[in-house]
Amino acid sequence: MRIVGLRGVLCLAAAGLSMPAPAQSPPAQSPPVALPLATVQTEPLLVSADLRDGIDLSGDWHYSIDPYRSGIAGFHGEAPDRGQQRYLDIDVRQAMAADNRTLYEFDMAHSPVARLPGAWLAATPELRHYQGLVWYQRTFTAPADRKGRVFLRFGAANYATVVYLNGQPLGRHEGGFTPFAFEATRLLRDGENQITIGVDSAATPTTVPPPVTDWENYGGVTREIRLVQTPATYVDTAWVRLTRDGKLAVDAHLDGPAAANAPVRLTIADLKLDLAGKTDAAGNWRATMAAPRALVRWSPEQPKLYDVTLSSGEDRWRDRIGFRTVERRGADILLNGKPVFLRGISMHEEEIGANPARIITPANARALLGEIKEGLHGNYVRLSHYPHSEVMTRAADELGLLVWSEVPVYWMVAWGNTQTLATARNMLAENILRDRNRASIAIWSVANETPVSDARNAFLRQLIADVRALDDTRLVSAALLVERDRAAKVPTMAMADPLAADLDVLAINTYNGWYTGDRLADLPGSVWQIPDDKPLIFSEFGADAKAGFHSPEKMQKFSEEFQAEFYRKTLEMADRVPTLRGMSPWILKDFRSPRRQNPDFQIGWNRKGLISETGERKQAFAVLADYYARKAAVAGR
Ligand code: GCB
Repeated sequence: MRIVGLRGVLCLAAAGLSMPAPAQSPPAQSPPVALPLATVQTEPLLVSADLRDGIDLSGDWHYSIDPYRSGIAGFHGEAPDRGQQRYLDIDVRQAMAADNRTLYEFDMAHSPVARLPGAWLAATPELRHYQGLVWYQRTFTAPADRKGRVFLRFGAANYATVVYLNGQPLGRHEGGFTPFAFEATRLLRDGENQITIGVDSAATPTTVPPPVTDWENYGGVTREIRLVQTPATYVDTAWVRLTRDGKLAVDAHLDGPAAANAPVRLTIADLKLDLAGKTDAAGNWRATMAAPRALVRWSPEQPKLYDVTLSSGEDRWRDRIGFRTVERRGADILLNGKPVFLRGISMHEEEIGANPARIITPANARALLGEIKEGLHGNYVRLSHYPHSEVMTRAADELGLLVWSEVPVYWMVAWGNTQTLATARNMLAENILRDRNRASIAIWSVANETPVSDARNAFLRQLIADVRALDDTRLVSAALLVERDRAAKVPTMAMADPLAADLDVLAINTYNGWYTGDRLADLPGSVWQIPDDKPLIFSEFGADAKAGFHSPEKMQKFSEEFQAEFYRKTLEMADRVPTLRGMSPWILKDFRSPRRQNPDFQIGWNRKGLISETGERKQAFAVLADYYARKAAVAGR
């Protein structure tokens, strides 16, 4: 479906790295040419491109740091000096040997190498805390049997990215956590090709997220880069789902010269479903049909997925999709029509290990999600605070975990800045369009812990409206702040956020007893003044513990005993909140955070994990696992 207004949303993001055009012949200096807005849009979308055939460009790439962004602009703001243009398609050594007037202050082909995908912080100790621009380059051989169209598709690169093919600009993208693709058909040549990527990790007050967060800003190309081939006309987006009224619905959009009035066919062999149709003049196809009787609904207990194919002309779009409904009735969350309690935990995108580089392979994803599903008896995960790898959401589909998916609209966002809003909208749209086919995703969240103001309310209302326009089959939430009544004798919290009225699910992060002076024994008696007509989730609660640090008598902070007791008392409190329908405590695994520098316990790690960075379970793990096991038994699953 080409959603009304979507093209507009996707065209808006234009901040960040600008893209200079390369000088044509040495030593000419041409003015910087920012790509025209029309080519900045992130289309093509290539939904489910990870399942399309392609050439994987993972492996060794040469890299070169560019802390002053000299490859983007000269030191007076003019076009970048040719001697700094890392993306030139030249042999630097040869050029300098041939003419002693020539100067290049880079040579990508002889620069060190790093493996992509993977954040650069793990590549060398020098890059551990580097935030800024890094250039990557490699060569590859074009597929011999080239016909149709070729796209360069990135799973994600953090944060702003410019891409050049054979010395020519291909496109730019802003946003560190969502996929993007550029058409390379025209610039690709037979035989060897050179690709150069400039990735700038620097956050500014107007980026999403802004500079101050509580996690590591993993700079670089963190997800796979592939060359994807399609026929001239191909299925760019497809969304196949079960609607709340029990119908199977499909929306698809074809792109290419034969997209209009084209025959299309949806097949789900396992269900003997074969539905034929025709696109309209804009290449869109929308159809609904009664769900087949044999359809097994996806659930955490039975995560049934079907092979779905959408064919048109020479193109065959494939996905593996589960079908279920998610809705709200009063204070209940209904999965397939039945109330469900979300037994979850929060998680950052960081693999288990002493030196993570945000490399999420299927095995890494399963190791993390397995701790939740089997270890904690969970049925739910909050993938915080940004869209996680599609490897992760596919693994959640397969393992049977419901998912809260969010965008990094976090803490202090530039609410009044129209460009920041455009960036956030773009990110949200890219996330939803990528993952609308994932049965696991139940909740789209638009923000985390953002103080109420008119500008913030307007910003978030726009995002909520976007979610509803892009996907009417899931629930919308945001982790909200509450107000503490300082005069009350027992911990008393009230929700005074007007956004509560706009959301389907209310969500609160609570750290009473960790960041506050409350005694843990007083937590169960807490009073929560929350609207009672909607489901509430404790989207976070937690306390740090350093695995192996014990303090059974004193119950010192950072001890495993303190964390375990914090969980016991907070869970007792949770049991007394009548509209509570789920929780995702903070957090599954200790994660890197430069703001955490206590030398005895933290040294750059947030220690609120129930497992350490290397996977050791702390005492509190068993406390939550037992609680969830009891909840699951009561629910009969
Ligand atoms: C929060 C934030 C989360 C932090 C956590 C903490 O409220 O949402 O990003 O990491 O608290 O550990 O303080």
